[in-house]
Formats: sequence, structure tokens, C-alpha cells
Amino acid sequence: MSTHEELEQLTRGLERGTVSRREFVRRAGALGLSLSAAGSLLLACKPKDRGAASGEAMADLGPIEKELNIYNWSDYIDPATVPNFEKEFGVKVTYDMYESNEEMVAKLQAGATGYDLVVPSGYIVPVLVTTGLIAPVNRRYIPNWKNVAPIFVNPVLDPDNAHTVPWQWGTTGYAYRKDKIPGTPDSWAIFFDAKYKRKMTQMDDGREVLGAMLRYRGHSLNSIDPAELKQAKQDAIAGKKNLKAYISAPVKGQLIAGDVWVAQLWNGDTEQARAEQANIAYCLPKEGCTIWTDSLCIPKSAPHKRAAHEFMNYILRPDVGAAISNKTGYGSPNQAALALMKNPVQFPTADEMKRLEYQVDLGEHTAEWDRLWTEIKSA
Ligand code: SPD
Repeated sequence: MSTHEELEQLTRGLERGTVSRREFVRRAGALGLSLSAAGSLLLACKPKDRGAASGEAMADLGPIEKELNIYNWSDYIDPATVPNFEKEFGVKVTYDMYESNEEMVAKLQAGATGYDLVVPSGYIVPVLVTTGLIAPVNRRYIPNWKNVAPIFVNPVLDPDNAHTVPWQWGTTGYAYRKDKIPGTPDSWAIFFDAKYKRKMTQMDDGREVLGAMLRYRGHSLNSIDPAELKQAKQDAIAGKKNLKAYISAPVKGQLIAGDVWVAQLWNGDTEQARAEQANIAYCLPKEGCTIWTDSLCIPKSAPHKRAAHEFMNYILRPDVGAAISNKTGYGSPNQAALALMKNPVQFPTADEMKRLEYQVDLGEHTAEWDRLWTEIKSA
């Protein structure tokens, strides 16, 4: 049977109810379908069945469990946050880290992970909801919700915050060494400058690399236009000749050591590197770039849902939220925390927002983006 036929059979099973949504996602993944594309098919088959949005009953979660398993991005928390939570609540926390949304999603997609909390970026959330991989959040257990800044309430990508508690927000521009790069760089064009050959890196993230190239040409970083995407791929391959590597958060060590002079990077990770090497600065390119919010979500398979809610409530305390953002260098969606911080990252002004763009779920076009990214990496 061809892949196409197998997929058709799987879709029919879903429609008849003989294949569950989770089973569908797992088997579609094995057939090479991206999670986002599987989500689009699920939506097409069962348009009204969307978890919390359809009014899924909120269970009483009972007493707090003794364990909590968190899966978060690297360098994304204050070192005291977890030990203090463990002490206060008598919960043993296991804290694992990842470097990309894709790495985290692949784990969830593979089946029960034991994780109670994950931290996807905004554009991933609708996919996790549609594919039934995350559970609704029960606000009854989160009285500190009142501390969330209004701008993070009811986001387009998760209406009514049914599945998310915002964690941190930031932008994706680039870090550079002021002592190696003359003047003040202000454009994505720097990645085409052969003077810095092998001294530059871009993120190991197709959405961000293609997104930057699209903005460089004046397009949306969510483009699905074939001609724009073709050009973006060519530009990315041209820029790749000057790159040392595709690398995300771990590039900080190379920036600090002076082995890398320009690195596509998030603002907060740049700030962390700058704390160790004062010659590191951040550029928000004039052509524009990504603005994002990462949020805490509870996987459907989470074994410790009450402890997960308790942690969500805990990080929304003003002092805990302030300590996290002081350490990460990112913006806090916790309004009550801002007053306790010396230098809180300010939310962009309306004028700055004109250059910034949120990534959205590309739905059925995700497969095309994935293909382009594979071609860029193997070029
Ligand atoms: N060191 C943690 C950085 C988290 C960045 N997440 C946002 C990704 C947006 N594409």
C-alpha cells in the first residue's frame, strides 16, 4: 500500500471512530506527516471536537502529588525557582531541557513521556490542541492568574487561554560582538557579508532561518507564497556559505569566547551572554523579525496534573516571576512581577510592533516549509 493510500485508510478510520485522535497523530507521524499537517487533517475530519473549546468537563484534581516532571527550553529559569517550589510544596521535581519546539513536540508525539509541563511557543499551541496532546488548564487552581498582564490574556493562538499560562516573551534578532563588528549593524544583510565568513551562526530552526530571509526581502515571516519561499531558500543557502553552524542557545559560549561574532539569537539569551561579556550587543533588524510568547502547557498524559497547576500558580507570584525574568533576560507576562524588577524588558511600542510579527501555525503548508529547511541544511 502506498503512503497516500495508508493515509487515506487512517483518515477513514478516524472518521468512523475506529482510530483515536492520538493514534491518528502517532501513525500519521510514522508515515512522515508533520504534526501540523496531521492537525489540519484532524480539523477537517472533526471540526467540532476541539478539547476545552468544546466544553470538556473540568475534573477535580484532588490533592497535590509528590512529583512533578517539567520539560522546558535550556537557560530559561532562575536556579532557585524549582528548589524553592520543592521545599514549599514537598514535591520532587525532575527538570529536563530541550533546544527547539520540534524536539519537544517529537517527544510528545511519540507517546506518554511522563512530563507534566512543557513550554511551547505560540504557533505550536493550536497544533497541540488540535491533535489532542495537551489538556485544558483549570483556572480554579490558578488564583494568581490575576497577575497576568492584559496583553497576554485571550491570545489569538489560544482563545481564553484555555490551554496556556504565559511563561516568557521575547524576540528573535541577532547577537553580535561590538569589538569585532564596526558600526551598528541593523539588517539581516550581515549574514551575506563574506568578511565574517565562519564567524557567524544562525539558529537550528527552520521557522526562524526562513523567517529572517523572508523579512529581509520585505515579506511576512509566515509566508506561504511559493515564489517568496523559493527566494528565501536561495537566500538562506547563500548565507549558509558564511556560517560556522546552525546552532541555537548553545552558541552563547562561542559568542563569549569570541569564536562567533554574529549569531541569530533570542534577546534574552543574548542578555545572558552579555552578562558575561560586555562586548555582546543585540540587533532587532530594521526589516523586522519574530516576536513570540512561550507558555506553560499540561500534556494530556501528564501524571501529576494538580502539581502542574500548583507550579503554574507559583510562577505567577510577583517575586517568583521577577526572579525568573531577571535571570533569563526575557520579558515577563507577569504584570505584578515588573514592579519588583530593576530593568524589566518593556513590551514593544506600537511603532516597534510594526517591525515585529508573531509566528502562526502554517497548517498544511508546514510540510513545504519542512522540505525547504531539509534542502537548506543539506545544500
Ligand atoms: N533559552 C530559551 C529560549 C526560548 C525561546 N523560545 C522561543 C522560540 C520562538 N521561535
